[in-house]
Amino acid sequence: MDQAVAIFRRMGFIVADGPDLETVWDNFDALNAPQDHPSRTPEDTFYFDLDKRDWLDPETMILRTQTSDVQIRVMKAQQPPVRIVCPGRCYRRDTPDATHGMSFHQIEGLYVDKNVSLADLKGCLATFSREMFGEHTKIRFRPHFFPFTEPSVECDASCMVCGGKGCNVCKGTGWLELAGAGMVNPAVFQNVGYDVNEVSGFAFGLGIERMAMIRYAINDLRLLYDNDVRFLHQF
Ligand code: 2NL
Repeated sequence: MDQAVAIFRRMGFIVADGPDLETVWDNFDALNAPQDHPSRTPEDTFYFDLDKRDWLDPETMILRTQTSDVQIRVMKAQQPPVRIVCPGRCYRRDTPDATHGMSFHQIEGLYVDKNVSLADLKGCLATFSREMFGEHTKIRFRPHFFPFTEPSVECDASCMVCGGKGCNVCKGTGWLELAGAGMVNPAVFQNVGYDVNEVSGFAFGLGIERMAMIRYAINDLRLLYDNDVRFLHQF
């Protein structure tokens, strides 16, 4: 996380953080998440005050499911331009296994200004990948859907283990999923009071555990949290 943040800081991003305990409005509503989205149910999200409040009440408290809530807080507090990264812990209800826990860490990035384009997003993630994984790393975009970005993409990086030829880490494809990203949906700008005719922006989300598991060839997420000294001594 420190290394990734350092790379983004060199690109002009400022670090912002916020509380892990968050309102439903900052975590879901502001990000254009529909009320019937499965991620909003108490099966997928940790709710705090369900004895007092409804889970669709915008003021109900939850453990944040991504760090986009910090970006919402920053946009509510200041006018564009905004260029921030938000590293931090996020929480999602899951049955623990080798690739799922009850929490994970993320870095989200947000750049809002006049005339920000998808090409800027691609340049930013390409630069990040080359710094993080080596100068020969390539990236590619695949179309995707997120409610908070339009258009949305998933960004793959060429496999840093085999250089893109295909191996067991990239399951023969030569590519590894790196980030979800896209151009900020105008509905999100409207929710924070930005003028959608004046500004545009890109946003992305990177999973920290995933990057660490790829880089250090860790095959079980639980090793990162077990605190077994035989594991910890290797770093
Ligand atoms: C993923 C997906 C993503 C964002 C996060 C974002 C934040 C604001 C507005 C619009 Cl304030 N978007 N964040 C956008 C696209 C993807 O994360 O797969 N994360 C690991």
